[in-house]
Amino acid sequence: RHKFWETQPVGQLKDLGDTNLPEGPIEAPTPLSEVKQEPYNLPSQYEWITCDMDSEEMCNEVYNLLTSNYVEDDENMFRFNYSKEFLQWALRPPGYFRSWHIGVRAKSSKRMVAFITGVPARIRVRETIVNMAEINFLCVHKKLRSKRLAPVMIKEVTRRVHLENIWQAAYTAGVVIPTPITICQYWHRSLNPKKLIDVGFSRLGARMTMSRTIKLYKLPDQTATPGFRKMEPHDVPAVTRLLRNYLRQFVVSPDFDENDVEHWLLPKENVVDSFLVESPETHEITDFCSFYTLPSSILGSQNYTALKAAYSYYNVSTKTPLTQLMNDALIVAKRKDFDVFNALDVMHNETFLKELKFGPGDGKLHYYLYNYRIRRVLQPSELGLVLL
Ligand code: NHW
Ligand code: EN5
Repeated sequence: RHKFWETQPVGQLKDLGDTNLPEGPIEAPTPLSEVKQEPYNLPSQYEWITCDMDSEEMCNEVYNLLTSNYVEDDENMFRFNYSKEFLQWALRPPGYFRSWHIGVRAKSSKRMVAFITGVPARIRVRETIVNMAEINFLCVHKKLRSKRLAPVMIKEVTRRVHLENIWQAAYTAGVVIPTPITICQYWHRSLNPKKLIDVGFSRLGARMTMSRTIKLYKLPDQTATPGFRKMEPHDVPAVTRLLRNYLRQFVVSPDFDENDVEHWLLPKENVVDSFLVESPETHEITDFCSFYTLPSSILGSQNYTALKAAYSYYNVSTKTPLTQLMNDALIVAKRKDFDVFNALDVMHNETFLKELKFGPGDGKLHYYLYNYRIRRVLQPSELGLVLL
């Protein structure tokens, strides 16, 4: 079934439900001197490159590959269109390794034909904090698909992660491979229903007219929560405390310190938005919400070329009801001209999705760990991790 994945240290389908297997690393680390020193072999027309994401030119090449060849929905109507600013943000967190930004070029044309990346992250699994790589942006040019290039890309990133003495990884995919730690559902909240229907992202419901639909999804102009404001640099320590204390309750979550919060959660225009509630009386930071900007190209519309989507990121409520907090997030997203607000059923998101008129999408997201076994499949609500 899975000629490549069967050879890798990942949970195997046959072991699912075997409660005797211990939780933790599947394979022990090998001495660094035993890690292969040379890159894996590529077909002879191609060569490895390490991508310098500080370089405008390199960033453009990566952007162009992904814009034409990255993830599409099951009917090929939309394709993720990560911006250059987003890619630079996603790929240069605290402690990142340039060697984990891996491209493949055709030797003759010099064109980039494949890409894969890792960034370092401390991920907590129950009580244990594990140094991991988060793997993302695996892409093979459409003309080179089904030639078993992906396994070579994965082995090469694995080798370069090992060279930094890191032996575990976390990743997500729309496809099922051995073996998900949990399977999440995408939910969508229409902000601009007329456009969403026009481009085929959603459909007019049964017994619904356009004007009733527009009315159904209307939002107030102003947020409701007193003390709701944009996060600022001086909030980093308070947000870090709030978030760390919140994420503790999940089986798997990132272990964010102040540097991570500064990088991942301070607002960055057209990349990430974060808001918090500062108590008007005590000036305490009691609640937090955030979303990232990920547009999709619209592949077959006469009228539009881009769908502007916000994706729910990390949210924490201690005083403001989560539903009210997220309604305020919808209001600011609408004001910023997003067409749709997307969320997964992770953490406590189930508690607001239906009430705030999110509907289930046709996509699922599978979460995976590399070289780390967990005892049983998790509920999405036990997961405190959002990957980009
Ligand atoms: S998921 C997004 C992945 N990218 C896309 O979907 C973009 C559009 N598609 C493509 O570019 C987020 C190609 O279809 C790709 C596959 C490149 C996906 N993950 O070359 P072949 C991520 O980036 C397996 C893992 O012939 P292809 C996360 C497949 O099961 N494996 O296929 C990435 C088969 O193996 P099997 C995937 O269509 C995580 C083999 O690849 C996969 O030309 C990576 C076929 O290869 C996927 N999304 O290219 C793993 N899609 O055993 C990181 C297919 O079944 C692991 N496959 O025969 C950790 C590494 C670090 C460890 C550190 C200690
Ligand atoms: C890792 N970083 O399928 C990413 N998206 O539902 C890699 N569907 O947008 C993994 N097909 O349901 C990515 N509209 C896996 C996801 C790949 C992209 C994907 C799905 C998620 C999606 C939309 C459009 C479907 C178009 C036809 C969808 C329905 C919305 C509707 C709004 C009103 C209330 C009911 C739902």
